[in-house]
Amino acid sequence: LAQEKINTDIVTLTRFLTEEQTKHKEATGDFTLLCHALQFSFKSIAYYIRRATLINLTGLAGSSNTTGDDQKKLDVIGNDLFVAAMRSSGKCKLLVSEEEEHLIVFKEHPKARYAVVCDPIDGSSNLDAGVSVGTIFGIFRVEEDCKGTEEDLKLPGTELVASGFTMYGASAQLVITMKGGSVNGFTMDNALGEFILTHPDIKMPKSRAIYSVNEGNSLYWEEPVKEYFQGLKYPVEQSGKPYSARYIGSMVADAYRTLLYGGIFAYPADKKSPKGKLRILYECAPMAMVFENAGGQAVDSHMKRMLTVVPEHIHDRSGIFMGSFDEVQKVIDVHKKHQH
Ligand code: P6P
Repeated sequence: LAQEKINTDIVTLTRFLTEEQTKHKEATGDFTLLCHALQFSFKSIAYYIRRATLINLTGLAGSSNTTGDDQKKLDVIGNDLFVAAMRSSGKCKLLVSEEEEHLIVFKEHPKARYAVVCDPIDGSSNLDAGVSVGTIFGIFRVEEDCKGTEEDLKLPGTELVASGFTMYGASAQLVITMKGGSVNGFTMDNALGEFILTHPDIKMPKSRAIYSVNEGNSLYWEEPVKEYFQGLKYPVEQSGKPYSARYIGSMVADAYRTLLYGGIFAYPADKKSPKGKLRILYECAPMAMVFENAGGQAVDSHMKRMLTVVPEHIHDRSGIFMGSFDEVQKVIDVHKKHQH
């Protein structure tokens, strides 16, 4: 029997990070160690998500977080695991979490030079239905003598040094990108306990006839948004085929599909949510950097490049359109038409 060709040159996330570090001569290794702590938090969250239905963690935790959402037990555990991993890394100075009203300052690590922003379990309202949820994260450099207040995090996404997300589906899928770098996808091998590089250098198709938006909000949409989606569903060109609609309602799952297949994901600001629903710091900006580095675009509801938007406070929200370059360009062009 022909010897089955087994790939023995496996790139784990650990090896990938070590190789990344060698590209930066001035690197101290702090960023690498911070990413190992991040990696561990994804592995431990994945463990609890996988067991949630078995040990009945999917019920309500009986508490509600600061933003009023019903807090699921897993939200609480996911947040606690993430905070503990960042604290114990010794490399994180500031932490913003959707589950924490205030900025967390790790005073025990005054010399730490990174700030992490995260949504530990995004999409948790879908948990009981077994829908893929995920962790979204971003990493900023902070000055050693930074004040340690929310002011330090009023940063545009262009300041991110790395960002990405982990989707907890059939297996945990991690997508990570560094500033100005490529987008790389890793799949968790539960037997090895390692994230394995399975999607090197992800590049989005320039266009794809798939749109992803909650049409239940269309009553509240602004005119240009209504016109844009109407044009996808009822193409004016005779030859035009309507777009396919795909909406999971879990940003990480919708983003992962859009990144791999192409198309557009949108959560527009509208009359019901004038500032939009998704958070700038730990949902929109990290996703925008992933999509731009994969050759796509991301803009807010004013058609401003998402990565240049500065949050007014750490839980500030924004509308967002992100996806294949040409698909986002169509949204921009429709809005331009309405400006004249
Ligand atoms: P809607 C999940 O609650 C979330 O924060 C994102 O993961 C998701 O994209 C969005 O909200 C879904 O919101 O209003 O469509 O249910």
